[in-house]
Amino acid sequence: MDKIVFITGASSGIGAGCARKFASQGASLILNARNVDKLNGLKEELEKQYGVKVYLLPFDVRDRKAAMVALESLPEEWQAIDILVNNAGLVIGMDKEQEGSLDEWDIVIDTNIKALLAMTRLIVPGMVERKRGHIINIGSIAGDAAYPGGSVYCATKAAVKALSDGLRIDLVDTPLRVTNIKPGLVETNFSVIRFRGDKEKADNVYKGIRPLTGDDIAETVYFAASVPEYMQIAEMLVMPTYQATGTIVSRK
Ligand code: 8X3
Repeated sequence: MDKIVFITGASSGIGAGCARKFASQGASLILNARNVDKLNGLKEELEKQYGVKVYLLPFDVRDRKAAMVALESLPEEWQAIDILVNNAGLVIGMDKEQEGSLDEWDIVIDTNIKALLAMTRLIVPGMVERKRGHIINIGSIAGDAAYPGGSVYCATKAAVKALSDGLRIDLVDTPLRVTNIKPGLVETNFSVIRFRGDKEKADNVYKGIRPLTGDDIAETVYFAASVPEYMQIAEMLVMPTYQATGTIVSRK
């Protein structure tokens, strides 16, 4: 794949899975995350294993100014981004809406909605100009229906669906494509952060069921990116076989 792929939140989980998958197909990668050490490790791994070019852009996606400066600093040969994977996202806590921390929810909303929007706003105009591009947002099954303790997180992922649909509408007269990938249970660092570092609680989320991995979701992201140009995968809801909805799971 002779394309430049920009991935946010690329240092672990679904983001790192996407980096590995696109690298295995020969794409050039711009990787973003806050953790420079992890990014450096991934760059070294991908360059060695796949012989691809990797450019690191470490910044906090919530920092709009840092994002702008970073993108402006891209060398000429890295500027024509073909695929934007808006993957950075998180949740902190499972508190009731009337009880949770507004400060924590600011972090979740700023990352999952406002940063995704900022990256889109910064990168898509160039794609429109070049008449080439694909925006792949990582939404969630959580965006389809609210579940207990998920109020704000579910709202942010419902927003990702609306932003994806809205962008697809706004780009309908261009060759650009917009995809919303909606994962169900995927075992990454996601639940550890959700439970504020409590590994036992995080492990319980995946108990008795084989969850998906970041690499499984990366397969679907790559699939959406690799179908013919005239074809647009608008959405994909992807979950383990023993999961039916955001809350209905069969555990053995
Ligand atoms: C993450 C999936 O099941 O925790 O987006 O809502 S879930």
